[in-house]
Parts: sequence; C-alpha cells; structure tokens
Amino acid sequence: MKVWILGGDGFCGWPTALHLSAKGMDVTILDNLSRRQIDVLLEVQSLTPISPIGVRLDAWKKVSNKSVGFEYIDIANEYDKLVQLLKQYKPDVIVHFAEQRAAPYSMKSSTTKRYTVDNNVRATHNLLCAIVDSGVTAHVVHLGTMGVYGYGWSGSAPIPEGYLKVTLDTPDGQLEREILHPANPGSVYHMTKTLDQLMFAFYAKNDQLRITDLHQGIVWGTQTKETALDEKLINRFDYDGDYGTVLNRFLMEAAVKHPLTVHGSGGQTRAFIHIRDTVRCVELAILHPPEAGDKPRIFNQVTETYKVKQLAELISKMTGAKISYVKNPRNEAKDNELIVQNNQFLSLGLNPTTLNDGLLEEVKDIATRYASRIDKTKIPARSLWNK
Ligand code: NAD
Ligand code: USQ
Repeated sequence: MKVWILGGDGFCGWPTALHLSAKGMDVTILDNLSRRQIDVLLEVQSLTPISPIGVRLDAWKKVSNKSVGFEYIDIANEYDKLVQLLKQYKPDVIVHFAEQRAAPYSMKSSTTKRYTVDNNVRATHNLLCAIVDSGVTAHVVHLGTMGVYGYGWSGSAPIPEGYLKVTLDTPDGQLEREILHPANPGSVYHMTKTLDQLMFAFYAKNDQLRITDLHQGIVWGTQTKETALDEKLINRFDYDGDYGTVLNRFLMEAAVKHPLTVHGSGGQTRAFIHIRDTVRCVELAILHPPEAGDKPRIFNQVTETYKVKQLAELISKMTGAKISYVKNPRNEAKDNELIVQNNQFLSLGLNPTTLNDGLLEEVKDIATRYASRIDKTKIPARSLWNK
C-alpha cells in the first residue's frame, strides 16, 4: 500500500511514518520543514535532539532495511507541484498532519493568526482539490482535534464521535437527523480544524472522496518502538510556552525543578492519548476506510481524560515538584466536564497506554536525560488570548 504522510517530519507524523513503514507500507513523507523554521524564529529547540530529515531517513534505512521517501513541498502554496506529485505517485492513502498545530502560537499576534488560517485552510483545501484534479482515489486520513467540540457546551452529555442525532419539529411531525456536532473552537488554530470539517463534508458529498477525520486529544509521550531504535530517530518534544502541551510541559518542568505551571484553577478537563496509540490509531483508520459516497468517518482519538490540576498533582507526587497556579493566559472555561465516546477504536482493537504505564518512563528516559537542553526563559506561556 502506497502511503503519503503530509507533515511527516513533525511530532505525530514522524513516528507514524516509521510505524507504517515497519508494517510494510510504502511510505513517502511530504513536508516543508516549517515547524523547524518556527523553532528558529522562536529561538527554541526540541527538548530531544532531533536529527535533520536526511539523517533520520538514512538511520531508518540502516536499522530497518526499509526506505521512506521524502518530498520537500509546501502543501498550502505549491498546488501545481502537489497535483504533479499525485499523478506521479498515485498514493492509496494520504495521512494529513501538515498544519500549524499550536493554539498559543495561533493567538500570539495578527501575523501568526493569519499564518495559521492561511496555512491550514489552504493546505487542506489544496489537498482535496488536487485529489479531484489528479483523478487519484486516495483515502484521506486527517488529524483533527477534540477541540472542535469545545469544552463544556454539552455539560455532562457524552461527546459523540463527530455526529449528533437531533430531532426537528415539522408541521408533519418529527424529523430525525444526524448533523456534524456544533463547532465551538477555543483558538484560531482550533477554528481552522472546524473549517477543515466543512471542507471534508463538501468533498465527500460532491466528489465522493473517502475521508476519515481523527478528532485527537492532547498527545503525550515521545518515543514509539521505532523511534527508540536509534538516537538519530528520536522524536520531537516541544516544551516552550507556545508549542509545549500540558502533560509534556509538566514532565519537563519537574525535571528542571521549575514549578508546574497550572493555568488558572486547573479545573479544565482535557482528553489525552499517548504517541504510541496515535500511530496505532492511524494504522487502524487506514485499514478501515469509508466507502466512496459515505460522509466523512469520524473517530474520537482519545484514551483518557484528566483535569489539568489532577495531572499536576500526579506528577508532583511522583517527582516532588511544586505546583504554581498561574494567571490563565487563555480565554477558556475555568472548569468543565468531558465525557468522550471512543468506542470505535476500542472495538477495532486499540489497547491504550495509560498514564500509569508510561509516565515514569517519560520522566526518566526523556525529561531528566535531556534536561540540560532546556532554556528556562522559554518555559512561561506568554501568548495572551485577549490583550
Ligand atoms: P508538528 O508541528 O510537530 O508537525 C506538523 C508538520 O507539518 C511539521 O513537520 C511541519 O513542518 C509540517 N507542515 C506544516 N504546514 C505545512 C505545509 N503547508 N506544507 C507542508 N508541510 C507542512 O505537529 P504535530 O504535533 O505532529 O501535529 C500534527 C497534526 O496532528 C496537526 O494537524 C495537529 O493539529 C494534529 N494534532 C496534534 C496533537 C498534539 O498534541 N500534538 C493533538 C491533536 C491533533
Ligand atoms: N495548560 C496549563 N499549563 C501549561 C500548559 C497548558 O495549565 O503549562 C492548560 C491550558 O490552559 C489548557 C490545557 O492545559 O487548558 C491544554 O493545553 P495544551 O497546550 O496542552 O493543549 P491545546 O492548546 O488544547 O492543544 C493541543 C495541541 C493541539 C491539539 C489539542 C487537542 O497543541 O494541536 O489539537 O491539544 S485538544 O486539546 O483535545 O483540542
């Protein structure tokens, strides 16, 4: 099976590319390396020492005897090249990770807001339009986010996998319908993911594209079986105030004896998934495509939910780190419930890695091991939702 990984140099894309290659798929990464360039501009680096893409690919060949291809392309801005590559490769599956993914970065300034919208919306639309233009019949697997549902809108009602059953009163009686769950984004980044959903619905209906949208929670952890084979294959670990996500940040803070930075009261409940389960979920989604003519298939790609303060308490107990309740830079609900349906992946055989299984390994093998690479001045979250 020929698989393209758009954004395959990134945190989720790189381990996914290796996992699918290890499973015998013929993998090519397409990436414009913009994430590495953003690190240069923010004057920060991954906690882990990530190798240049060429070194990564050579190292993979050495340890696995398998080749992963690479095409340097900006999906949002090089449309003709994208169509030409589609005609040349004719991929069976396209996994789409190629978006600007940090909510704080997207809210940093008018420049980063506009970049995030331009990059993400154009990348997704270029991909869908180019598939139609080139005549390939690839199944698109997109990495979306739990944040499209928003937090707290439905109280304690479980969040369904993408679609909500509603009943409409009409003069002729009641009408049952299934609609996309209402969108309720909490940042410009999350807003682009809600726009992606509408584009998927349109292209599935109008052009019979086969599309799977994975509404993923916050990814934690660093290594997968494949990235751990050689240090040159190590995965990225973002810790800075813009790109670091909450659990990985708490692990890094504990390693350098920085107080754990809980935003506000810490009552925010979020959904989590380990990177090892991310790669497995993408594989399961590839193996279970929708039919042409179906509406996009939506999975909730999450395994556990926690309140931010619960995470801080857990890590504090494990490491002795202090907890600091800082003023929340974001505009978000202080406290919310979050009950998420995730039956589809579980029924396809996903066996989740829980915090209990993986936390200690992260503290020891990653956060403590690479602690000397941390620039403490980059820890505070400085991007404000409202100035
Ligand atoms: P990342 O920033 O590490 O990786 C994204 C990759 O896409 C980078 O290598 C970047 O260079 C590339 N890219 C961006 N724009 C591009 C363009 N126009 N053309 C070509 N390449 C481009 O992010 P990640 O954490 O790996 O996230 C990947 C996807 O998964 C994102 O769409 C994100 O929204 C989604 N997601 C991530 C998380 C998480 O916790 N990391 C959670 C839920 C969903
Ligand atoms: N938070 C803290 N302290 C910190 C960092 C964050 O309390 O030091 C809080 C935030 O205020 C927020 C929660 O932790 O309430 C989650 O923040 P985050 O940065 O870990 O996650 P988020 O901004 O939601 O974004 C991340 C990924 C994004 C993905 C999303 C999935 O960057 O790509 O889409 O998780 S989800 O949250 O399910 O929408």
